[in-house]
Amino acid sequence: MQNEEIKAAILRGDAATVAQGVKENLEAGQEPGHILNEALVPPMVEVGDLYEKGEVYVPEMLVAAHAMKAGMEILRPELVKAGVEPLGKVALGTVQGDIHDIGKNLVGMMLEGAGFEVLDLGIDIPPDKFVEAVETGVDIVGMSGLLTTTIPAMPVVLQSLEAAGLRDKVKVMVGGAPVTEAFMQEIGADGYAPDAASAVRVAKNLLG
Ligand code: B1M
Repeated sequence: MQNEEIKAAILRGDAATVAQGVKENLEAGQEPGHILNEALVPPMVEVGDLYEKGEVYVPEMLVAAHAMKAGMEILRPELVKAGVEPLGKVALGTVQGDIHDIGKNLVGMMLEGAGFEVLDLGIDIPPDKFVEAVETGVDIVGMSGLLTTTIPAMPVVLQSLEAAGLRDKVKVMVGGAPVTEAFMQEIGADGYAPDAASAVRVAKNLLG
């Protein structure tokens, strides 16, 4: 299938066509990294840009991300076999006491769409779980929080990383509706993104 067809299918949220296209192109001998970079990543970049310009909204981004994910599921094992290096590894979780995960999942899907490996820790994640994830060797810890009562868990995670001697081994990115750039600076995190599209840009910047 032409990459253009796969791109268009992602943009309209047609997961079945995306999966079929990826399968066909792998069978036709295309490199997994080529399929990722030519067919799956560009439409996600496009959706991210349109979202930042206010031309599409969260539902459109979710629909595209789900379709991209259908392609990623087929491609991921082939990327691993082919030894294609991800841009970086991100451990992503919703902080302790908080079960909101729609935004976190969207951030994860956009990061994955951009070529990051995402370790989704889940919801209600206590500080020691973030620390354990860093011990496994991740480049970025991403914390999401939707409640004014739970975002104080973010500096606790930073303190736990400090106590474990891991703070300088990892970049820490925060986000979620009540989180602001000022809050990020106040708690000493490294990056803040107001939405999933800019989270990709921030993550790339954090890794230089
Ligand atoms: Co809740 N809830 N909720 N809720 N909920 C809010 C957040 C609230 C603002 C509603 C309100 O009162 N107006 C309010 C918080 C008030 C406050 O703290 N100031 C609230 C409350 C109070 C509660 C409960 C306490 C209600 C109760 O039980 N009395 C309870 C708490 C449960 C808990 O967590 N312990 C609760 C429960 C729930 C549901 C379970 C019913 C459900 C969650 C389902 C789920 O997530 N699976 C829910 C929902 C859906 C919402 C609203 C309606 C929508 C949240 C959402 O998904 N937004 C929300 C009201 C609202 O926002 N209008 C509300 C869409 C999502 C795409 O956006 O999550 O902001 P968002 O993510 C964005 C950015 O923030 C950013 O990128 C994302 C994509 O663009 N981002 C990051 C997020 N994480 C990031 C991480 C990054 C970078 C960017 O880097 C790592």
